[in-house]
Amino acid sequence: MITKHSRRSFLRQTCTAALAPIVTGYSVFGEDTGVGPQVFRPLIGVCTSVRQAPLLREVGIDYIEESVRRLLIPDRPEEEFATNLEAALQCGLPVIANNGFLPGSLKSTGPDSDHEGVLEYAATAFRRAEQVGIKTIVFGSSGSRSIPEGFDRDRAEEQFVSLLKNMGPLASAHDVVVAVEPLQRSETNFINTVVEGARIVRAVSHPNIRLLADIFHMLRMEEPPDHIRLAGELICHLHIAEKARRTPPGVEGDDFRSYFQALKDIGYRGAISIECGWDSMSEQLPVALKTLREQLVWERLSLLK
Ligand code: LER
Ligand code: MN
Repeated sequence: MITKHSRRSFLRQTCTAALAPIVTGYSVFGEDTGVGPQVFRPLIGVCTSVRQAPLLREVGIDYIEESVRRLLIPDRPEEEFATNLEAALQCGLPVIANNGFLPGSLKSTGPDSDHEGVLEYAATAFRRAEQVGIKTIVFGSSGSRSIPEGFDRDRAEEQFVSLLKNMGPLASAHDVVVAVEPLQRSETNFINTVVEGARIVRAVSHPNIRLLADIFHMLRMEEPPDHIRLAGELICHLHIAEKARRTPPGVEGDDFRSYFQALKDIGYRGAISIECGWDSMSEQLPVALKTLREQLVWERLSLLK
């Protein structure tokens, strides 16, 4: 008879095995034969609920990026989280990342900043993340980090860096990495570019505080692929969607290849999550996956140099 405990450890082992490419840092590139096209193979995931796992699996998606506020619910009791934990462990796909981190009411900057509250919330989130097998917590959270009007920007930046310096050891204790996410200016007035994000992450200088590049936000902010090269090894995670209407890859036909080339150049070893609006996930997801896979292949241009 399979007990609840043994089923859980089986699922944990299965998920860990699926995560091996990320955890052990094995090459995400296809075997390098020295000739012909080269393939860049990051794990491809989707930002969505674990409830979508059957569809994602059928299409061939590698993992799910869930949301802290939906899955880990740090402000809710353990019994409530236990149900979500079971759902995540049983969904059939690894849940390796979570976005939707802090509620807007829990301020990271400004006169009402509440670092004690944020760190308490984060500690619970990271502890629960470890139970699920989550490796990356995405720090977008525009409502929490945006600088209130009239508040000194340098002071806000100091607050944010200090918060992250204190968050690093909490993340490290639970083997998660916090990925600071630059967001387009219509969503926040603080950290809008990969360049700005890299400066903040360097100021924090903790191995568990890294950077996310959301290619949708980069496109909206007119950031060139070279900004990925400038951030280099700080980038630990990616999001992607098309520029005009945040559609999945393959709808408008956006060409992401110059960004993928930059990721290849920096030796990126993380994953990439599709984060977009869906008209019909079941119809659009196979197209999105095919589009990404096609664009993750390029000819060996270096031979021409
Ligand atoms: C919001 O636009 C976004 O990109 C999310 O990843 C925020 O966590
Ligand atoms: Mn994003």
